[in-house]
Amino acid sequence: MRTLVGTLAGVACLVALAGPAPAAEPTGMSFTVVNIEYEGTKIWTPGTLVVKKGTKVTVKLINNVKSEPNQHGFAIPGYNVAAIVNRGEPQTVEFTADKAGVFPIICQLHPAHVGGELVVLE
Ligand SMILES: [Cu+2]
Repeated sequence: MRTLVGTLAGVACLVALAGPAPAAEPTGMSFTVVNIEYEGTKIWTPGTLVVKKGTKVTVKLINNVKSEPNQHGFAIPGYNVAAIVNRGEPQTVEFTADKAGVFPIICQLHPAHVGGELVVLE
């Protein structure tokens, strides 16, 4: 009986050790980026997204611009990410940041639209 109790205690200990990974090793990051209009300029904000290489990135995109057109693009050409976001219809894009560097974020539909940059740290 004592052996059985000891074994069960050992198993319980192993299960506890196999719990959630430490917070120091992030595997995923989520952002919400909103398209707004300020004094006539369309802007994706926040403009700068910073992650570590290897992170699974999830970006929720919300187009709140009231003026026409009702569609804006969100693209990160360096990562082959491109979405078209309709006003009032949030979208989500996902990708793994598998290469370090600074990658422009643009609206592929309107060159004047202010985007930003994805910063992937080594
Ligand atoms: Cu746009």
